[in-house]
Amino acid sequence: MSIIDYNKTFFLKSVSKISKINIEYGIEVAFIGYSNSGKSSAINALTNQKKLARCSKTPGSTQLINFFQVINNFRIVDLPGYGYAKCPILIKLKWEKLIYNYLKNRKFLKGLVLLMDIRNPLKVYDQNIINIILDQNIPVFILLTKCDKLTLSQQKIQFQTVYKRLQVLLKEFQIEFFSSSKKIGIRKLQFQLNSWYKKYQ
Ligand SMILES: Nc1nc2c(ncn2[C@@H]2O[C@H](COP(=O)(O)OP(=O)(O)OP(=O)(O)O)[C@@H](O)[C@H]2O)c(=O)[nH]1
Ligand SMILES: [Mg+2]
Repeated sequence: MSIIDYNKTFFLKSVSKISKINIEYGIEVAFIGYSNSGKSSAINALTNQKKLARCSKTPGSTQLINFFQVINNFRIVDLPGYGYAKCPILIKLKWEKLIYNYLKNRKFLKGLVLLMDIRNPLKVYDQNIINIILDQNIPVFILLTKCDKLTLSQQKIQFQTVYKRLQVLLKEFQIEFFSSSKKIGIRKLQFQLNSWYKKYQ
């Protein structure tokens, strides 16, 4: 049984600059990944809410850093997606800087959920993020999202390929299938978040 009731999660605030966060207590876990990889949908699935985090078919729907409170000293964070090629270059650079500054400077960040579309995992930006994870020593939980889009045998092949490649890159990691629409992997995600939370109690 889950020690935390994720259904009670609520929106705290959105910021466009790290200096505006102004929340200086507790711990947080951030959802990171390419634009359209399913971060906001995963947060909604995790919390069993339809519109907590904003989702869209159009990439780039999350443009700010959004903070949600799970319980009083534990937050989840929805980051803007990286790598959306079609948005203006200046906006792209602004988001990337925002994400980078957040990862590098946020001392309350205790875990990352890295989401990659199972059909197209470990792209260039994912590898950049993995380098930052290594550099900053942030624990990571990897979700292969939208697994409902592949057959079970295709899923297994993708899993093996990603697993092998990650073994070379990361010392420690965990990786799971995830589907917000088919509700796959939610328990495992909750289990991981619970364990990060417990660690800092
Ligand atoms: N089939 C399927 N589609 C999904 C799943 N999760 C998300 N999607 C769809 O993928 C699109 C993008 O989802 P979002 O959750 O908005 O993605 P995001 O990573 O938050 O995107 P940005 O905010 O642009 O960074 C939406 O059309 C979702 O409905 C899933 O598990 N299965
Ligand atoms: Mg989003």
